[in-house]
This record gives sequence, C-alpha cells and structure tokens, in this order.
Amino acid sequence: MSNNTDKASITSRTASIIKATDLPKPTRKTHKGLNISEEQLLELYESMFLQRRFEERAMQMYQKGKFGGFLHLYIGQEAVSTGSGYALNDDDDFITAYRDHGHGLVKGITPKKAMAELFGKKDGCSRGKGGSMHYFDPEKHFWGGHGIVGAHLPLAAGIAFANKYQENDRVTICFFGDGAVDQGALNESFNLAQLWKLPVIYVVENNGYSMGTAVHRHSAGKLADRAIPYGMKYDVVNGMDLFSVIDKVSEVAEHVRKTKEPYFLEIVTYRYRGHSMSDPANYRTKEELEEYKKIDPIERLKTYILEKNIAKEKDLEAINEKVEEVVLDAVEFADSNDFPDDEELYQDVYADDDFPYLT
Ligand SMILES: Cc1ncc(C[n+]2csc(CCOP(=O)(O)OP(=O)(O)O)c2C)c(N)n1
Ligand SMILES: [Mg+2]
Repeated sequence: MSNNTDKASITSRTASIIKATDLPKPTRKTHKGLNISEEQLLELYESMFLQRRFEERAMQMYQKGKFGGFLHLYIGQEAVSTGSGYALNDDDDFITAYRDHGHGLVKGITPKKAMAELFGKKDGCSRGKGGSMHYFDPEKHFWGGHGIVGAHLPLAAGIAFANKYQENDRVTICFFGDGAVDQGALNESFNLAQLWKLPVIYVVENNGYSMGTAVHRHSAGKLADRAIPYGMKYDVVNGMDLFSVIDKVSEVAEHVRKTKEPYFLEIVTYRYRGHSMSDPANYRTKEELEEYKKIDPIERLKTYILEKNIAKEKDLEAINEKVEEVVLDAVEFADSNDFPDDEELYQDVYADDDFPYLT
C-alpha cells in the first residue's frame, strides 16, 4: 500500500506542469493593432527591463546581507505586471500578493523608494516597515503587497465596492498565485463580486508552482474554471507574451468598466527563480526552466522591436544602460538612507491618532 502511494507520488512529482510549448496561443495583433506607438513600445521594454534589473540587484544585495527577511522574485513574470499596467488607467487600483516588486514599479513606486523598502529604510514606500512583501502606495492606487496567501482577494472586492459606490469608474485588478486558488477566500470573494456586480478583475498568475508544489499536485481541474459556479466570465491568457496580456486585459477592463461585472483571468506564466531566496528549486528540471527562458517576455519584445526596425540593438543597449544606472542609484540611496525612528513603530497601527489601546 505505502509502496504504491510512494510510487504514485513520485510519478506525480515528475509529471510536468504546463509546457512552455503548450501555452495559450499569443495574440496575432501587432503593436499597431493594439494602438501602441513606437515610443510607448520602448517604454514598455524599459519597464520590463527595469523590473528585472531591480530584482537581480536586490538579489545581490540580499546575498551580501544588506537586508533580511523574505525575498520573492518576480523574474520571468514581468509581462503580466507590465501588460496590465499598460492596459489599465493610472488611477485604477492594483493589489497583489507578496511577489510584488514588479507590480509596485509598474504602478509608479520609484526604484529608490522600492529599494529602500527592501532595506527596511525610512524613505521606503512603506516607510521601511513592510519590506519586500508589503509594498504600498495608496496615492498611486497600489494597495500592497500581502503575505497571507489569498487574504487580499476580499480586500480587492472591498476596493471595487468602494469604487462602485463612489461612481468613479475605476477598475480594481487583483493578482494572486495559483496557490491561492483553493483558499476559501477566493470563493467568498468571487461570490460577492458576482452577486454585487463589482468592477474587479481577478488574475491568477499561474506560474506553475506554489512553493515546491506543482499546480497539478495542488489543484483539481483547471484554475480558470473556478469562475464557472459563480457565473463569472473568464479566460486563459499567455503570460509570457506582453501583447497578449495587453490585448486581453484591455478588452476585459473595458467590459468590467461598462458592466460593473467581475472577470477572472488565468494568466499562464513562469518564475525563473526559486519560490524565495532560500529555495534551490530542486522540484523542477533544468530543461523545463530552459524551455521557458526560450520564450522570455523581454527577449521576445526585443526581437519584435529589432525585426520591425523600431529601434536598433544599440538603442536598446542605451536603455539597458540607463536602467542599470537607475537601479545602482536606488541601491546607493537605500544603503545610505537611515532606518526609521523608534517612534515610527506606533504610526499606522491604529486609525486613531491617540492610540487609545496603548495607554
Ligand atoms: C494562508 C497561508 N498559508 C501558507 C502560507 C505559506 N506560503 C507562502 S507563499 C506560499 C505559496 C503560494 O504560491 P502561489 O500562490 O502559487 O504564489 P507564487 O509564490 O507562485 O507567486 C505558501 C504556501 C501563507 N503565506 N499563507
Ligand atoms: Mg505560483
């Protein structure tokens, strides 16, 4: 009996996740078809490259012991944050889980504030109190950065409810990992979002794994199908292709804004690094990783730009160099910034200023 179980679990452990070659078909639209100007296309390239270089440097700083705690890298998934940011308005609301650096940068948190937050410094976007997993900037309509798997899905419904109540036409987009799909909070949120017709787009970034557990070992059925019992509209998108994300999120956002109905998107993507810095990722093969790197979203956009003669190799190199400098400046800023004052411990704990519960 136990032998059979062992065999079964070994088999399922070596079964593959969605192969890089089996991703949903990318959109056929060109940048012109998506109304993206050549200038915007280069900005999108710069944004994706910034997210990647920022995290590569963050990783180095972590390894040097410049900061501690958890560090979950988004590398490989940048088309999802970037495409969604492009498709939505600046004042649309974003909320995500702890793999949040890419989304935060896309929403306009500056690299300096973002890096300082990693270092736990006072000028970080959460004043050094949140760290990697808790980036926040409500003024930029970025509502975190949440460490508890699935816990922010009801918050997204709440933000969407507020927007609908205020009749301000904003859409909320809520990102979470495949590991959150079977949390009760997803069902509670989907139910209310559909029942109350809330303008929210729920996005599962299916990157194949929840920590070391492959999707097919932790979730029965297809992730996108979770929308079906609630009568919620849904779709599956190629998350390694920037244009596909832009195309689908634009279309969905227009629908959600108009109808005030929620939508569920499964965006299939892949993380190149381990779950966090302490994960050697022994649960997957090198070949699987290499296959995904072949369809890297940044390389893909670069090839497109070069093939369409929108820019030359040296122009992209210049963008890369500029980004590199921005990131190094951010590191220097974070390193020399002070830690928060002790008094900061008492700020933002309670809504009331007089801390009635502490005195
Ligand atoms: C409620 C809860 N259970 C367990 C954990 C521990 N945990 C942290 S991340 C994680 C995996 C989540 O994976 P996924 O949702 O796929 O996101 P990804 O890391 O792939 O972005 C787990 C189980 C947690 N933070 N919260
Ligand atoms: Mg995952």
